[in-house]
Amino acid sequence: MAHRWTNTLNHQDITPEAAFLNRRQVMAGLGVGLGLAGLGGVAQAQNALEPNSYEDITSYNNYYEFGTGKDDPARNAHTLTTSPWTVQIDGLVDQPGEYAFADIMDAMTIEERIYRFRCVEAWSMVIPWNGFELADLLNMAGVQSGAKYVAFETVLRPDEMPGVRFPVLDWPYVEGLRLDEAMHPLTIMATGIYGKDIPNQNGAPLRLVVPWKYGFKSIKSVVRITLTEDEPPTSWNKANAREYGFYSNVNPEVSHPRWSQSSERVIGSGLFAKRQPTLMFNGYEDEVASLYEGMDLKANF
Ligand SMILES: Nc1nc2c(c(=O)[nH]1)N[C@H]1C(S)=C(S)[C@@H](COP(=O)(O)O)O[C@H]1N2
Ligand SMILES: [Mo]
Repeated sequence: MAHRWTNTLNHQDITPEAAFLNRRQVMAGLGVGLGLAGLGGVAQAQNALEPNSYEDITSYNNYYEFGTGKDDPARNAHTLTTSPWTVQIDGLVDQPGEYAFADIMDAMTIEERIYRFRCVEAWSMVIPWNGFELADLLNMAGVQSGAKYVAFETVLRPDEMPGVRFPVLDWPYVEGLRLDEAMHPLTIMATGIYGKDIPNQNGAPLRLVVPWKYGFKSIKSVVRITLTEDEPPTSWNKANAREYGFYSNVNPEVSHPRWSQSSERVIGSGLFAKRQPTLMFNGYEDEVASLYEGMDLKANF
């Protein structure tokens, strides 16, 4: 499927300088200016955007439908059939229906986005995703004025997913965003990593990536997107509402009830695992803080 990548930088093109420019372009596109003098620049200096290896990104995973061990998804997810694939887009949209993944790919502009990725379990990576802005897909379906939230659902195929025999979560895995979060230019549907089709263990053929939220919001292998008026249920919140809220914005000042969120273990840093301070909104404060103006981030965790 080489044609998918015609609009995309290949990893070979990504020198550290190019990675930096890429981020600057994203920020410029958001109208934040260069961000060098602002928090973006400080964040850049504190937690360098040095991508993890392809090996790290594709072998240390959370995808509980294939088992709860970090190496289970890489071992088991090859059984998932990802072609053909359709995404049902429904609810408060002008053009509800089953959208073929191939048609979505033809309509969308694929970009590379190098993002920090912070799991609620206090580990992190930097991942060079390829994908498109979720806003472009939602606009294609035509968001109606009554829509306030977006609900997402992962495929559920017990025959192909050995982990769903265990009631760890209430399957299928579901997630949700407020509409303004979903339409934010940092929010993407990822379809690749390092310029290759996204591997099954990372959520093939397309998964959500919301870089300023804990990783569990970034739902994998999406088959349904529903525009709703009410806040949709989300899997980890249903499993334990005291520990996992709807918002789940990365916030070093709001501890998980069982551990601090003020720092994170850097995956790939080897035997003497490096820790680094966790950044507010995972380093995307300049871009997203305005979405939560006036909100109590401790109450709306
Ligand atoms: N369907 C589904 N999506 C999921 C998960 C899952 O178990 N099932 N795990 C989440 C969690 S906790 C994290 S940290 C990320 C991990 O993404 P990665 O394996 O690509 O790093 O996926 C998220 N999306
Ligand atoms: Mo996670």
